Amino acid sequence: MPTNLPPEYFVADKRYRQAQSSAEKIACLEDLISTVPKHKGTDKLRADLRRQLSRLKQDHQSRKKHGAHQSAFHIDKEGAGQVMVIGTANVGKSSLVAALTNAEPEISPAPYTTWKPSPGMMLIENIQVQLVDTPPLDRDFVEPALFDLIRRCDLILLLVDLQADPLEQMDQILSILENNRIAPYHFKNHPEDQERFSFIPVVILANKCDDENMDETFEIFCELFEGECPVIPISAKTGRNFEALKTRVYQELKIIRVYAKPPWQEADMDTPFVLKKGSTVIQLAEMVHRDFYDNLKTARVWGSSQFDGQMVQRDYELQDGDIVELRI
Ligand SMILES: Nc1nc2c(ncn2[C@@H]2O[C@H](COP(=O)(O)OP(=O)(O)O)[C@@H](O)[C@H]2O)c(=O)[nH]1
Ligand SMILES: [Mg+2]
Repeated sequence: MPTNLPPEYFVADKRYRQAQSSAEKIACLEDLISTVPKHKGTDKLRADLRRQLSRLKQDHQSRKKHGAHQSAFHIDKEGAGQVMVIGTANVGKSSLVAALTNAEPEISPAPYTTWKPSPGMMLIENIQVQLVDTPPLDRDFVEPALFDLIRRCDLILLLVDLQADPLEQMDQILSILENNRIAPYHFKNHPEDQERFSFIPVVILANKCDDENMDETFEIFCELFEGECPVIPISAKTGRNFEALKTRVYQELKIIRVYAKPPWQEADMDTPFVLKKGSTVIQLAEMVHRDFYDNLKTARVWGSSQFDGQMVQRDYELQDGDIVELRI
């Protein structure tokens, strides 16, 4: 790699490596190319990047052509996790996605307003998580592709309307999921299910819990509800308990944020690298840059280590909030 690349290059490079959808990758790579100064020393790098770009564009085009018929029900994962918001009609799914993200789904007292899944990005402190609004699951016919989408997601938020009959709604949704071989993660202990099912973490959201007047109804719901999924009372309308909801989503995604620090410089605390819980130093190195993965000499950690700046091995397990200095 040429030695005299500007700092913008490394920032753009990091963004490119974290990009998830092909459209996002293309945009980030174009950005990255624009940061490389044009001179003899960067010829090879620029040629490499251009080649990657044209390959990405080709893939993107061909996928668009072949996937045209399912496009409305195919949503590329973006950000630190994909979270599906599901439930029966009128429970407030679109309202919740509108309140928590940059998306603007249509909200209406008329049932079945939402006919296709639509994503938006939710900010949890300094990371983005994708929330997907979905059509109601209580119809006679549900597009099978919707279940494919649910099977691949990282977390389900099952929304019920506390002002209607929440227990019945929940049973209905869980049985529709079961018929489509999707079960909450904690059902995994049932050995006979292992082969057939996709197990996804589920959090129940008791929506329309607008103020204290609804608290008693919520308590009754909790007493009658005998499942093991976590339950949070919220209001998409008033924003009640949104912070608790975000904290829970973060926990359920089982991810950690780690900050990479160049030697002799401060870490950039605004843009963490997001890794699966249990990831090690070498997995972070791979994410930061291929060169760090290939040639890592030492790593020092601030945070979970016994003392600040402790030298650690490649298989050192990182913790949420760690700052890591990688050297090659
Ligand atoms: N009181 C109250 N009404 C809500 C709340 N969330 C949604 N609604 C109303 O419930 C109706 C259905 O909302 P919508 O988001 O379209 O539900 P969806 O069919 O699940 O997407 C609309 O009239 C909303 O204004 C809430 O937290 N409290
Ligand atoms: Mg809707």
